[in-house]
Amino acid sequence: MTVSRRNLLTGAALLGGASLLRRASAEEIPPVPAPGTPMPKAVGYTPVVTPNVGSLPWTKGKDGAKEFHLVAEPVKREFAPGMIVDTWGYNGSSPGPTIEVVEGDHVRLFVTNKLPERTSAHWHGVLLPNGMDGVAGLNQPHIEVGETYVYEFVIRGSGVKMYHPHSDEMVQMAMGMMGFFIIHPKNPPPIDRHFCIMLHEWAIAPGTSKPNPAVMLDFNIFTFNGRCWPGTDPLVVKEGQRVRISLGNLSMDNHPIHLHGYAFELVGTDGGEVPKSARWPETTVDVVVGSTRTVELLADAPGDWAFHCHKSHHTMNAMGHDVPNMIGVNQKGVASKVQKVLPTYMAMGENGMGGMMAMGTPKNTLPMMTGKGPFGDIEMGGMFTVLKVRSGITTYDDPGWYKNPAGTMARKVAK
Ligand SMILES: [Cu+2]
Repeated sequence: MTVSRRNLLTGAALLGGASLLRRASAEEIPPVPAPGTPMPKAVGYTPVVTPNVGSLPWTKGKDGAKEFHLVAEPVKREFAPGMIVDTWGYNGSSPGPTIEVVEGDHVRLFVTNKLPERTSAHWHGVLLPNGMDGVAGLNQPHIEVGETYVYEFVIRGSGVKMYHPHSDEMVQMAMGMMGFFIIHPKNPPPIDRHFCIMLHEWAIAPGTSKPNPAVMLDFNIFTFNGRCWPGTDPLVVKEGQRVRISLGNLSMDNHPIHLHGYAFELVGTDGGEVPKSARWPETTVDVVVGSTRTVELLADAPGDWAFHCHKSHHTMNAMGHDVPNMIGVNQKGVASKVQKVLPTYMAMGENGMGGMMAMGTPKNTLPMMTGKGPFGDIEMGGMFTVLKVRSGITTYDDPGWYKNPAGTMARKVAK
């Protein structure tokens, strides 16, 4: 038999496994970190920032392994003020908290199932022994309601990976079960800020709070980390910093995510780091379903730069796609008459939809076009946030709106 590289690798991994891995017993299940538990000190890497979500604190096992405890459970998630959604997620959050490890770490991941149905945990893009891959039925039994499973392996490779269930996949991912799994390389690149944003889309009928997993195409709510604009936190960076933004997609559509004011380079996927010679400049990165994309830029242009999905229906909230097209139609008094028989009737305005932000909406439903900027309505919702690049800031708290220097702003010259 010829000894292939793969055989050697497998052999090495098995040897490593035999000496490093130790089966955890039920008594050794680490506690679920309470909200607000501080993260252990990051040694040798810059922790990522997952806006509106955060990272999962870990504890050190007796043998030095990093131990994480995920709890799969129903989660009430506020998408933006005025809308609370009955999602499923992990540890009180949808998406679940970000897991951060370092290449070479020995990790133990405990997963407790508090959902109303069975589940499993798959570590998407992580190189691991087959029995740790989490496809229920194929690699392991389903984790039944109330059970806790442990996954244990030594981290190989690096990059921005994800986790999600591989049990009743369609329902559980549509309900919001997903999170980032960040593997910091042993020799990290010199990055000052690294943001992680999970993209997702939902079908939630106006006036309700439960996502409909049966919908395949016609989604009406679009989120960055389980939040819709104006509920999304800004991405605050200091002028001159090197910034990475990682995007993950486990939804049913690709999302072309666009940044204003900059050209960035694609530097990583869930497969790992893109070699320097293979990078090219872009302003929009298409985040393919079932993958992550990481882009990098030098934040040398101060300002408030829009960052959003470029599918324009994905920057809307509660977008109804069966709205009658009334552009160019004189509808004076028509809507009020129709509303007498169809109270939820809504049509496009005669000259488009601008300025229709304040339309009445049912309970627990966000207006389609929403959000206030320093110069008026920002007529978007959904997958939208703002990259705020500032000089002289001492914290990453929201610095407010950018003040354009005199003579650097578009101005009215005729009426
Ligand atoms: Cu999109």
